[in-house]
Amino acid sequence: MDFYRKLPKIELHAHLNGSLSNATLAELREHKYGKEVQLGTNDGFYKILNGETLSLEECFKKFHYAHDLTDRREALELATQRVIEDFARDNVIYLELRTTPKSTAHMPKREYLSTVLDVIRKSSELHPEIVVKLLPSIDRSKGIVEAEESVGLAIELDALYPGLMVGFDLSGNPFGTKFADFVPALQRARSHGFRMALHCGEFDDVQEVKEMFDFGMDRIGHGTFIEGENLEFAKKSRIPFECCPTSNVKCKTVPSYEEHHFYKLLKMKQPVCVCTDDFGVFETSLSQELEICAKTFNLSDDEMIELQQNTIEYTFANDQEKHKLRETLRKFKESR
Ligand code: 6MZ
Repeated sequence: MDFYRKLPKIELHAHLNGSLSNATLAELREHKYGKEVQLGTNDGFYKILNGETLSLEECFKKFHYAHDLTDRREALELATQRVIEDFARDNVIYLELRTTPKSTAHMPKREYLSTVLDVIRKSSELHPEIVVKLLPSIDRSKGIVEAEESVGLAIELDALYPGLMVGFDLSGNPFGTKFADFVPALQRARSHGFRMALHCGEFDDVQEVKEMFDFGMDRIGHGTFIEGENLEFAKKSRIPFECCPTSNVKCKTVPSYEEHHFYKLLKMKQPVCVCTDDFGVFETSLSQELEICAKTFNLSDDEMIELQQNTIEYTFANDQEKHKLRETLRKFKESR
Protein backbone atom coordinates (compact mmCIF):
# COMPACT_ATOMS: atom_id res chain seq x y z
CA MET A 1 0.00 0.00 0.00
CA ASP A 2 2.89 2.31 0.78
CA PHE A 3 3.87 2.64 -2.89
CA TYR A 4 0.31 3.49 -3.98
CA ARG A 5 -0.11 6.08 -1.21
CA LYS A 6 3.17 7.75 -2.11
CA LEU A 7 2.52 7.66 -5.85
CA PRO A 8 1.35 11.14 -6.99
CA LYS A 9 -2.11 10.48 -8.42
CA ILE A 10 -4.65 12.00 -10.79
CA GLU A 11 -8.39 11.63 -10.01
CA LEU A 12 -10.78 12.39 -12.88
CA HIS A 13 -14.08 10.83 -11.81
CA ALA A 14 -15.29 11.73 -8.30
CA HIS A 15 -18.80 12.86 -7.29
CA LEU A 16 -18.73 15.28 -4.36
CA ASN A 17 -21.66 13.87 -2.38
CA GLY A 18 -20.47 10.31 -2.98
CA SER A 19 -17.01 11.20 -1.68
CA LEU A 20 -17.92 11.98 1.92
CA SER A 21 -16.09 9.62 4.25
CA ASN A 22 -17.93 8.11 7.22
CA ALA A 23 -16.05 10.54 9.47
CA THR A 24 -17.26 13.50 7.38
CA LEU A 25 -20.84 12.19 7.33
CA ALA A 26 -20.75 11.83 11.13
CA GLU A 27 -19.35 15.34 11.50
CA LEU A 28 -22.03 16.80 9.24
CA ARG A 29 -24.76 14.86 11.00
CA GLU A 30 -23.67 16.25 14.35
CA HIS A 31 -23.66 19.77 12.89
CA LYS A 32 -27.19 19.39 11.59
CA TYR A 33 -28.87 17.23 14.22
CA GLY A 34 -26.63 17.65 17.27
CA LYS A 35 -24.96 15.06 19.50
CA GLU A 36 -28.09 14.17 21.41
CA VAL A 37 -29.84 12.50 18.46
CA GLN A 38 -29.30 8.80 19.07
CA LEU A 39 -28.76 6.37 16.24
CA GLY A 40 -31.02 3.30 16.32
CA THR A 41 -29.47 0.06 15.13
CA ASN A 42 -32.12 -0.18 12.40
CA ASP A 43 -31.22 3.23 11.13
CA GLY A 44 -29.47 2.98 7.74
CA PHE A 45 -27.18 5.77 8.84
CA TYR A 46 -26.08 3.71 11.86
CA LYS A 47 -25.29 0.80 9.55
CA ILE A 48 -23.30 3.02 7.22
CA LEU A 49 -21.21 4.45 10.05
CA ASN A 50 -20.61 1.04 11.59
CA GLY A 51 -19.48 -0.45 8.32
CA GLU A 52 -22.18 -3.13 8.24
CA THR A 53 -22.60 -4.91 4.94
CA LEU A 54 -24.93 -2.86 2.82
CA SER A 55 -27.20 -3.82 -0.01
CA LEU A 56 -26.86 -1.81 -3.19
CA GLU A 57 -30.00 0.07 -2.28
CA GLU A 58 -28.50 1.00 1.06
CA CYS A 59 -25.35 2.11 -0.73
CA PHE A 60 -27.42 4.46 -2.84
CA LYS A 61 -29.10 5.75 0.32
CA LYS A 62 -25.76 7.30 1.13
CA PHE A 63 -26.45 9.89 -1.56
CA HIS A 64 -29.74 10.63 0.09
CA TYR A 65 -28.09 10.98 3.53
CA ALA A 66 -25.32 13.09 2.05
CA HIS A 67 -27.75 15.39 0.23
CA ASP A 68 -29.72 15.93 3.44
CA LEU A 69 -26.50 16.79 5.28
CA THR A 70 -25.12 19.20 2.66
CA ASP A 71 -28.26 21.31 2.18
CA ARG A 72 -26.89 24.43 3.92
CA ARG A 73 -24.01 26.65 2.89
CA GLU A 74 -21.80 25.94 5.94
CA ALA A 75 -22.31 22.20 5.65
CA LEU A 76 -21.58 22.17 1.92
CA GLU A 77 -18.45 24.22 2.57
CA LEU A 78 -17.27 21.75 5.18
CA ALA A 79 -18.11 18.76 2.98
CA THR A 80 -16.17 20.19 0.03
CA GLN A 81 -13.18 21.00 2.26
CA ARG A 82 -13.13 17.51 3.74
CA VAL A 83 -13.29 15.86 0.31
CA ILE A 84 -10.35 17.93 -0.92
CA GLU A 85 -8.41 17.18 2.30
CA ASP A 86 -9.08 13.45 1.94
CA PHE A 87 -7.87 13.38 -1.64
CA ALA A 88 -4.81 15.49 -0.74
CA ARG A 89 -4.02 13.11 2.15
CA ASP A 90 -4.12 10.23 -0.32
CA ASN A 91 -1.52 12.14 -2.35
CA VAL A 92 -3.83 13.02 -5.20
CA ILE A 93 -2.11 15.95 -6.92
CA TYR A 94 -4.86 16.78 -9.43
CA LEU A 95 -8.58 16.35 -8.84
CA GLU A 96 -11.53 16.96 -11.14
CA LEU A 97 -14.42 16.96 -8.70
CA ARG A 98 -17.98 16.84 -10.02
CA THR A 99 -21.23 17.84 -8.39
CA THR A 100 -24.85 18.49 -9.37
CA PRO A 101 -25.84 22.11 -8.66
CA LYS A 102 -29.08 21.87 -6.70
CA SER A 103 -31.47 24.16 -4.90
CA THR A 104 -32.28 22.99 -1.39
CA ALA A 105 -34.68 24.21 1.29
CA HIS A 106 -31.89 26.47 2.54
CA MET A 107 -29.95 27.45 -0.54
CA PRO A 108 -30.71 28.38 -4.14
CA LYS A 109 -28.84 26.59 -6.90
CA ARG A 110 -26.59 29.55 -7.59
CA GLU A 111 -25.41 29.58 -3.97
CA TYR A 112 -24.79 25.82 -4.09
CA LEU A 113 -22.47 26.20 -7.07
CA SER A 114 -20.72 29.36 -5.83
CA THR A 115 -20.14 27.76 -2.40
CA VAL A 116 -18.33 24.78 -3.93
CA LEU A 117 -16.36 27.12 -6.21
CA ASP A 118 -15.38 29.36 -3.27
CA VAL A 119 -13.99 26.39 -1.36
CA ILE A 120 -12.10 25.16 -4.42
CA ARG A 121 -10.64 28.63 -4.98
CA LYS A 122 -9.51 28.86 -1.34
CA SER A 123 -8.06 25.36 -1.46
CA SER A 124 -5.28 26.50 -3.77
CA GLU A 125 -3.85 28.43 -0.78
CA LEU A 126 -4.69 25.88 1.93
CA HIS A 127 -3.63 22.85 -0.10
CA PRO A 128 -1.18 23.96 -2.78
CA GLU A 129 -0.14 20.31 -3.18
CA ILE A 130 -3.41 19.50 -5.02
CA VAL A 131 -4.92 21.26 -8.03
CA VAL A 132 -8.72 21.09 -7.93
CA LYS A 133 -11.12 21.73 -10.82
CA LEU A 134 -14.89 21.39 -10.98
CA LEU A 135 -17.16 19.64 -13.46
CA PRO A 136 -20.78 20.66 -12.83
CA SER A 137 -22.99 17.58 -13.26
CA ILE A 138 -26.28 17.18 -15.03
CA ASP A 139 -28.35 14.59 -13.15
CA ARG A 140 -30.40 12.82 -15.83
CA SER A 141 -33.11 11.88 -13.36
CA LYS A 142 -33.80 15.58 -12.65
CA GLY A 143 -34.88 16.37 -16.22
CA ILE A 144 -34.00 18.91 -18.88
CA VAL A 145 -35.20 22.09 -17.18
CA GLU A 146 -32.71 21.53 -14.33
CA ALA A 147 -30.07 20.69 -16.91
CA GLU A 148 -30.63 23.95 -18.81
CA GLU A 149 -30.55 25.90 -15.54
CA SER A 150 -27.27 24.34 -14.48
CA VAL A 151 -25.61 25.12 -17.79
CA GLY A 152 -26.84 28.74 -17.68
CA LEU A 153 -25.56 29.10 -14.14
CA ALA A 154 -22.18 27.57 -14.90
CA ILE A 155 -21.73 29.93 -17.87
CA GLU A 156 -22.64 32.89 -15.65
CA LEU A 157 -20.34 31.88 -12.80
CA ASP A 158 -17.48 31.01 -15.13
CA ALA A 159 -16.90 34.74 -15.53
CA LEU A 160 -16.53 35.11 -11.74
CA TYR A 161 -14.43 31.99 -11.20
CA PRO A 162 -12.30 31.81 -14.35
CA GLY A 163 -10.45 28.55 -14.97
CA LEU A 164 -12.11 26.55 -12.17
CA MET A 165 -14.90 24.87 -14.14
CA VAL A 166 -13.33 22.92 -16.95
CA GLY A 167 -16.06 20.60 -18.17
CA PHE A 168 -19.51 19.15 -17.73
CA ASP A 169 -20.55 15.75 -16.43
CA LEU A 170 -23.70 13.87 -17.38
CA SER A 171 -24.62 11.37 -14.67
CA GLY A 172 -27.45 10.20 -12.39
CA ASN A 173 -29.86 7.35 -12.82
CA PRO A 174 -30.28 7.04 -16.61
CA PHE A 175 -33.32 4.72 -16.57
CA GLY A 176 -36.47 6.34 -17.91
CA THR A 177 -34.57 9.21 -19.57
CA LYS A 178 -33.44 9.86 -23.15
CA PHE A 179 -29.95 11.14 -23.93
CA ALA A 180 -31.29 13.14 -26.89
CA ASP A 181 -33.27 15.36 -24.51
CA PHE A 182 -30.04 16.58 -22.89
CA VAL A 183 -28.24 17.38 -26.14
CA PRO A 184 -29.30 21.07 -26.38
CA ALA A 185 -28.07 21.80 -22.82
CA LEU A 186 -24.82 19.90 -23.36
CA GLN A 187 -24.31 21.57 -26.72
CA ARG A 188 -24.65 24.99 -25.10
CA ALA A 189 -22.10 24.01 -22.43
CA ARG A 190 -19.71 22.76 -25.09
CA SER A 191 -20.10 25.90 -27.21
CA HIS A 192 -19.11 27.90 -24.15
CA GLY A 193 -15.87 25.93 -23.96
CA PHE A 194 -16.64 23.28 -21.35
CA ARG A 195 -15.23 19.83 -22.10
CA MET A 196 -17.52 16.79 -21.99
CA ALA A 197 -17.11 13.92 -19.50
CA LEU A 198 -20.23 11.85 -19.97
CA HIS A 199 -21.40 8.70 -18.19
CA CYS A 200 -21.72 6.46 -21.20
CA GLY A 201 -22.52 2.76 -21.49
CA GLU A 202 -23.00 2.36 -17.74
CA PHE A 203 -25.92 0.11 -18.65
CA ASP A 204 -26.55 -1.99 -21.74
CA ASP A 205 -27.98 0.28 -24.46
CA VAL A 206 -26.08 0.02 -27.74
CA GLN A 207 -28.22 2.66 -29.47
CA GLU A 208 -27.74 5.25 -26.74
CA VAL A 209 -23.96 4.78 -26.79
CA LYS A 210 -24.05 5.34 -30.54
CA GLU A 211 -26.08 8.53 -30.11
CA MET A 212 -23.63 9.74 -27.48
CA PHE A 213 -20.68 9.09 -29.79
CA ASP A 214 -22.47 10.98 -32.57
CA PHE A 215 -22.68 13.92 -30.18
CA GLY A 216 -19.06 13.41 -29.15
CA MET A 217 -17.27 13.50 -25.83
CA ASP A 218 -13.81 14.08 -24.38
CA ARG A 219 -13.96 11.27 -21.81
CA ILE A 220 -16.19 8.26 -21.24
CA GLY A 221 -17.52 7.69 -17.70
CA HIS A 222 -17.41 3.94 -16.95
CA GLY A 223 -18.06 2.65 -20.49
CA THR A 224 -18.89 -0.74 -18.99
CA PHE A 225 -21.16 -1.88 -21.82
CA ILE A 226 -19.25 -0.44 -24.78
CA GLU A 227 -18.56 -3.28 -27.15
CA GLY A 228 -18.50 -4.24 -30.84
CA GLU A 229 -18.84 -1.33 -33.28
CA ASN A 230 -19.08 1.20 -30.46
CA LEU A 231 -15.81 -0.01 -28.97
CA GLU A 232 -14.21 0.19 -32.42
CA PHE A 233 -15.36 3.79 -32.65
CA ALA A 234 -13.98 4.64 -29.19
CA LYS A 235 -10.72 3.01 -30.22
CA LYS A 236 -10.46 4.91 -33.50
CA SER A 237 -11.31 8.19 -31.77
CA ARG A 238 -8.99 7.43 -28.83
CA ILE A 239 -11.53 8.59 -26.26
CA PRO A 240 -10.24 7.92 -22.73
CA PHE A 241 -12.28 5.68 -20.42
CA GLU A 242 -12.68 6.55 -16.72
CA CYS A 243 -12.72 3.16 -14.96
CA CYS A 244 -14.03 2.84 -11.41
CA PRO A 245 -13.44 -0.81 -10.43
CA THR A 246 -14.87 -1.04 -6.90
CA SER A 247 -17.91 1.06 -7.80
CA ASN A 248 -18.69 -1.25 -10.73
CA VAL A 249 -18.13 -4.44 -8.75
CA LYS A 250 -20.21 -3.22 -5.79
CA CYS A 251 -22.99 -2.02 -8.11
CA LYS A 252 -22.74 -5.39 -9.88
CA THR A 253 -22.42 -3.91 -13.36
CA VAL A 254 -19.14 -5.87 -13.56
CA PRO A 255 -19.12 -9.39 -12.04
CA SER A 256 -15.63 -9.25 -10.49
CA TYR A 257 -12.38 -7.30 -10.46
CA GLU A 258 -10.81 -9.98 -12.69
CA GLU A 259 -13.45 -9.36 -15.35
CA HIS A 260 -13.24 -5.57 -15.21
CA HIS A 261 -12.92 -3.96 -18.66
CA PHE A 262 -9.99 -1.83 -17.43
CA TYR A 263 -7.55 -4.59 -18.35
CA LYS A 264 -9.07 -5.26 -21.77
CA LEU A 265 -8.79 -1.54 -22.55
CA LEU A 266 -5.23 -1.33 -21.27
CA LYS A 267 -4.17 -4.31 -23.39
CA MET A 268 -5.70 -2.82 -26.54
CA LYS A 269 -3.80 0.42 -25.76
CA GLN A 270 -6.99 2.42 -25.33
CA PRO A 271 -6.50 5.59 -23.25
CA VAL A 272 -7.78 4.59 -19.79
CA CYS A 273 -7.56 5.92 -16.25
CA VAL A 274 -8.54 4.57 -12.83
CA CYS A 275 -10.88 6.56 -10.60
CA THR A 276 -12.89 6.21 -7.36
CA ASP A 277 -16.38 7.42 -8.47
CA ASP A 278 -17.74 7.72 -4.89
CA PHE A 279 -15.02 6.77 -2.40
CA GLY A 280 -17.33 7.41 0.56
CA VAL A 281 -20.16 5.23 -0.71
CA PHE A 282 -17.87 2.44 -1.88
CA GLU A 283 -15.38 2.76 0.97
CA THR A 284 -12.25 3.01 -1.09
CA SER A 285 -9.51 5.46 -2.07
CA LEU A 286 -7.60 6.11 -5.28
CA SER A 287 -4.53 4.37 -3.79
CA GLN A 288 -6.69 1.34 -3.06
CA GLU A 289 -8.22 1.28 -6.56
CA LEU A 290 -4.75 1.39 -8.12
CA GLU A 291 -3.46 -1.33 -5.82
CA ILE A 292 -6.45 -3.53 -6.71
CA CYS A 293 -5.75 -3.05 -10.43
CA ALA A 294 -2.03 -3.77 -10.03
CA LYS A 295 -2.61 -6.92 -7.96
CA THR A 296 -5.51 -8.23 -10.05
CA PHE A 297 -3.74 -7.77 -13.37
CA ASN A 298 -0.17 -8.23 -12.21
CA LEU A 299 1.04 -4.76 -13.18
CA SER A 300 4.45 -3.48 -12.07
CA ASP A 301 5.15 -0.28 -10.14
CA ASP A 302 6.61 1.23 -13.30
CA GLU A 303 3.44 0.41 -15.22
CA MET A 304 1.37 2.10 -12.49
CA ILE A 305 3.56 5.22 -12.69
CA GLU A 306 3.09 5.20 -16.46
CA LEU A 307 -0.66 4.93 -15.98
CA GLN A 308 -0.60 8.13 -13.91
CA GLN A 309 1.67 9.83 -16.44
CA ASN A 310 -0.76 8.95 -19.22
CA THR A 311 -3.72 10.11 -17.13
CA ILE A 312 -2.26 13.64 -17.06
CA GLU A 313 -2.91 13.80 -20.81
CA TYR A 314 -6.63 13.02 -20.29
CA THR A 315 -7.20 15.84 -17.78
CA PHE A 316 -8.91 19.09 -18.72
CA ALA A 317 -5.99 21.02 -17.17
CA ASN A 318 -4.20 23.73 -19.14
CA ASP A 319 -0.71 23.26 -20.62
CA GLN A 320 1.07 24.90 -17.72
CA GLU A 321 -0.77 22.74 -15.19
CA LYS A 322 -0.07 19.61 -17.20
CA HIS A 323 3.61 20.52 -17.39
CA LYS A 324 3.78 20.77 -13.58
CA LEU A 325 2.02 17.42 -13.14
CA ARG A 326 4.43 15.76 -15.57
CA GLU A 327 7.35 17.19 -13.60
CA THR A 328 5.98 15.83 -10.30
CA LEU A 329 5.60 12.34 -11.76
CA ARG A 330 9.03 12.51 -13.41
CA LYS A 331 10.68 13.46 -10.11
CA PHE A 332 8.81 10.70 -8.29
CA LYS A 333 10.01 8.16 -10.83
CA GLU A 334 13.61 9.37 -10.63
CA SER A 335 13.64 9.37 -6.85
CA ARG A 336 12.91 5.65 -6.59
C1 6MZ B 1 -24.37 7.61 -12.15
C2 6MZ B 1 -23.76 8.68 -10.20
C3 6MZ B 1 -23.02 7.55 -9.79
O1 6MZ B 1 -23.65 15.35 -7.66
O2 6MZ B 1 -24.78 15.24 -5.42
N1 6MZ B 1 -23.65 9.61 -9.24
N2 6MZ B 1 -24.43 8.70 -11.38
N3 6MZ B 1 -23.69 6.50 -11.81
C4 6MZ B 1 -23.02 6.41 -10.64
N4 6MZ B 1 -22.37 5.24 -10.34
C5 6MZ B 1 -22.36 4.64 -9.06
N5 6MZ B 1 -22.46 7.84 -8.61
C6 6MZ B 1 -22.86 9.11 -8.28
O3 6MZ B 1 -23.06 13.50 -6.08
C7 6MZ B 1 -23.97 12.42 -6.03
C8 6MZ B 1 -24.64 12.24 -7.36
O4 6MZ B 1 -23.70 11.79 -8.35
C9 6MZ B 1 -24.32 10.94 -9.29
C10 6MZ B 1 -25.78 10.81 -8.86
O5 6MZ B 1 -26.54 11.78 -9.58
C11 6MZ B 1 -25.72 11.17 -7.36
O6 6MZ B 1 -26.94 11.65 -6.85
P1 6MZ B 1 -23.50 15.05 -6.21
O7 6MZ B 1 -22.35 15.79 -5.59
